[in-house]
Amino acid sequence: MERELALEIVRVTEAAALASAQWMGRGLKNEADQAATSAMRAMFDSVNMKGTVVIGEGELDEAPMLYIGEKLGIGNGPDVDIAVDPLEGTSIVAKGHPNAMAVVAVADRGTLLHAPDMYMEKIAVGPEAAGLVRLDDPIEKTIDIVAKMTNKRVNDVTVIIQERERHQELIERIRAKGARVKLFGDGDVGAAIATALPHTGVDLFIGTGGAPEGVISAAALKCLGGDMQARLVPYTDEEFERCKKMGLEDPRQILYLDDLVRGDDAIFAATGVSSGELLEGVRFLGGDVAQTDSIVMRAKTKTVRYIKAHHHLEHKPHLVME
Ligand code: VTB
Repeated sequence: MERELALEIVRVTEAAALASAQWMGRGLKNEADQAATSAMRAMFDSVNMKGTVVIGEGELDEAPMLYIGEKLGIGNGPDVDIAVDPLEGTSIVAKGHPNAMAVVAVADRGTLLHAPDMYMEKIAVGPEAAGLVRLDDPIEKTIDIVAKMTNKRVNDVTVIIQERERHQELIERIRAKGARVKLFGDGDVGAAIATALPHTGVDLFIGTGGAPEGVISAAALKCLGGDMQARLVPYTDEEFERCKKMGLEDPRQILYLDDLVRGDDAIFAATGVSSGELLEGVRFLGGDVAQTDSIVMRAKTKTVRYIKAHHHLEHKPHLVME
């Protein structure tokens, strides 16, 4: 992959964030998602690449834009797989809550797992504990490993986990062990990545969330030298069939970081929509100027860039809400 692609991709997430941030707090999650999706789709059209969406807004019959299999880009340049979540946290934006982002992961063609829209069990850590934690270990053992590798007392280890009924037992066990629990409402991509960014103070991510979000998180963790393990959670016969069609002989097999994102190159970009763990949200500064805060990184070189941009919306009328 050409390295210029990284900076092109961040323009894509900026556009999606700018368009959807205008829907923040209006109680309209579909409209917010739609705004992000069309802005992202339009910006992808100017990128020099031969892209194929492998994780997107749904199958062709469910999603008019950024559907699985859609070709994106000018058609020259690298042949890549694209995973998008134009608005990670549609309800977050609708409610005006923190942690919504526009995210894209790009990798060489054929290297991203085509995760279907179902649940996935996940565990993620930063570089210190990479290679040492296992999805199937008891949580108490995992916390001990993370404490040792991060050189923290168990009492200072922070585990981030989505506030859901399905995680209740896990939350109780983490608290009983003495570690700190940081609950979040929605948006587990940001939560997983937080483990690999020291300024967040988050050490371990665990829980069950969306499978597509899992692959996108894995691309980011590969760029940051972190680690992740996952396992799909098919419930129905149809879901089991889908896993088999993806080439997974055992749909319940453990998926390692290299199964989620094969090869050693990937680009990940995210722009904050509402402020959160990782990024500031879009700020409308008055006078038609909006500020975005983004992160863009590449697995091959491990470069991590934070990009603050000022956008003059009078020059971007297509991103302004009518
Ligand atoms: C998960 C998580 C996402 O929605 O899919 C979650 O991966 C849905 O969980 O980041 P529930 O079905 O329990 O609501 C997000 O949090 C946001 O899309």
